[in-house]
Amino acid sequence: MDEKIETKYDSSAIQVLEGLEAVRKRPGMYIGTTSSRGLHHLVWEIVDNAIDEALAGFCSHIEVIIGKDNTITVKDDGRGIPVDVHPKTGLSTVETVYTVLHAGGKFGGGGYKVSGGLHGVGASVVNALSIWLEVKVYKNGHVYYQKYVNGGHPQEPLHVIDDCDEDRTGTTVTFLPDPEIFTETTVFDYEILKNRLRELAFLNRGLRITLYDDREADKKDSFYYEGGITEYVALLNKNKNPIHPTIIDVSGEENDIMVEVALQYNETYNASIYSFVNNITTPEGGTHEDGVKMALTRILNKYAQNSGMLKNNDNSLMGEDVKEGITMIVSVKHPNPQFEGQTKTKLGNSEVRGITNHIFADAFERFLMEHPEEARVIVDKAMTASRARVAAKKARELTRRKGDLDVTNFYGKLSDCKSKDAEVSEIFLVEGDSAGGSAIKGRDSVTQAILPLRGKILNVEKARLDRALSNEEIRTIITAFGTGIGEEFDLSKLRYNKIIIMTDADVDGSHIRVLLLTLFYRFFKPIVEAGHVYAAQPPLFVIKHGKTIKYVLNEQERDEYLQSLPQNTKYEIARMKGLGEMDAEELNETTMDIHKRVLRQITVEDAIAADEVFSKLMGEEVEPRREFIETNATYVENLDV
Ligand code: 0RA
Repeated sequence: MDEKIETKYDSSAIQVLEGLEAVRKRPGMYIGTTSSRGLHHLVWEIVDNAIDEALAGFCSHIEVIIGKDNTITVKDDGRGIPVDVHPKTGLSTVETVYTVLHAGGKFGGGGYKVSGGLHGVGASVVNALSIWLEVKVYKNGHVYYQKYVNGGHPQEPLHVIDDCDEDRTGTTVTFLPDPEIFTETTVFDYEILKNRLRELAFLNRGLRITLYDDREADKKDSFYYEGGITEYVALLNKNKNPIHPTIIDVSGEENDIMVEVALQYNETYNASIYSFVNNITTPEGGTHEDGVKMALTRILNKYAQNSGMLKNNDNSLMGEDVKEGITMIVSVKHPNPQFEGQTKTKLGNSEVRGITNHIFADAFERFLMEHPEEARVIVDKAMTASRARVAAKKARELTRRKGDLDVTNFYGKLSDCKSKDAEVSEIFLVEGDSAGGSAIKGRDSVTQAILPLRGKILNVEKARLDRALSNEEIRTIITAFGTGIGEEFDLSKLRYNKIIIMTDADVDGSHIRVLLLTLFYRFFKPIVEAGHVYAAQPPLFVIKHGKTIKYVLNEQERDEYLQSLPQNTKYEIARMKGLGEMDAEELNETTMDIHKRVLRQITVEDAIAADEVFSKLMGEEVEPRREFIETNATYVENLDV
């Protein structure tokens, strides 16, 4: 019970605190941002350590608890962080992990480190940015404990506070983020934690991860997937009508690189391909993804030819064709991953390409041989896609005739802005002709273009590119944007810096917004990713008192404003009319004027979550859609999802 762990507090301890002080001075350097996103990053740092222990094969259950006081606790049943003195620092290994910058990764001794990738700044950064952090290690029949305060200062050396079962092992960490660092918010978002923890459970088959929210009674989710990413594909395809029963599941290992691929085709025309390295998403792809995609195209062509489905004078299947309607996850675990690309989310290791290629090719070819009925359905889909690609190429020409935008009879519906400078130009996509009319009158015609949209636009979740291109409204949008589409897409040709969706604040408006977002997400993803898409936010209430007219966006703002008025102020309050009933001046004043309006930027933090939302909203099944629009209308827009 009283056992003390020998530690030396010498010059190395002083350097330690200087390191943590540097983190507090420039937190952005270590966690990217001190917004809500940075706050959640703290959780991932701690969870990643436990995941590493699971990857090493010693941890089967991770629990994450959001405390009432907004603390986070991460518990694992791994071997427990070593408690003995660390030779390099002279401190206990526990203290080293939590106070020495970049120490975390060096203690595992080989193995796959989540920390090899994007995050991996280490647990000490979490400590530096917390009011307090405490750690308990269960090991050797003892509970070892240490607490750090005020950005990582140890209160006392690691010491034993209790005994436990001889065979119990594990690590439990609790921390309270510092509101002086996280000035925007210190409130953890259950949905953000839940989504990523579920993903980690999918990516690590057999690992149980449980999330509790002590801020609400009985709120918890527990994730455990025996089938790993195979079950992830099943979930993603749930609302997309798979066209064959088996989820193709490949795994293999070569030169310490572990490869897992799961895929299944569905009725849609979009590809949902997600890749990961050491549990980190690689939205820019890389060698692991390339290897699998090349093998997919090669093996399907080979099978189509050998089986006689593809005749000698047929065009061979292209990458685009075999991707249509595929849901695929590629996950590799690599001891030494190299990340490159603009956002360092692309795997660069060139040896991986060949490894994923042949591991996948062998297994996929065997699958096709052993399941001729499913093979036929898959090849058939790719051949249809191939024919449609040729047709779409012709249709696309309609959207790219030079100078077309000036011809008012063809593009009668677009009222373009006078400026040709994309940097200052914006386009409003407006629901309904009457709102469109007011918007045209109320706009700044130099920089603001208006495109009124008639009713519901085509749901591209259920239409292939060639059919989407035969829709006049969609063609007008494509032409107006100027980027082209498909193989010819070029972001640098975008004619407007801001694309603003302006719809009513009701269920119909939200449906149209989602249809447009689906179109953008599926056909113009880089435009969304680059942050060009916004939703206008027409106010919900107008408050008049004396000569003052105040517009407010929601109930909360309304209440705050009313409370700020001097007592006994007489005021009138009215719910705002729909966009269509506002005159040009009102519309300008409330929603369009760049000095007064409020825009919400649509970002895609999490591509898989967005995919799920869109397929749920737009898929064949009506029930999940209705349910979703009714209960989650606002969630979609914070498509910050
Ligand atoms: C290195 C070696 C050992 C355990 C760990 C790291 C370890 C680190 C963390 C961080 C969070 N949870 C963890 N669980 C384990 C093995 C030590 C031994 O066998 O004595």
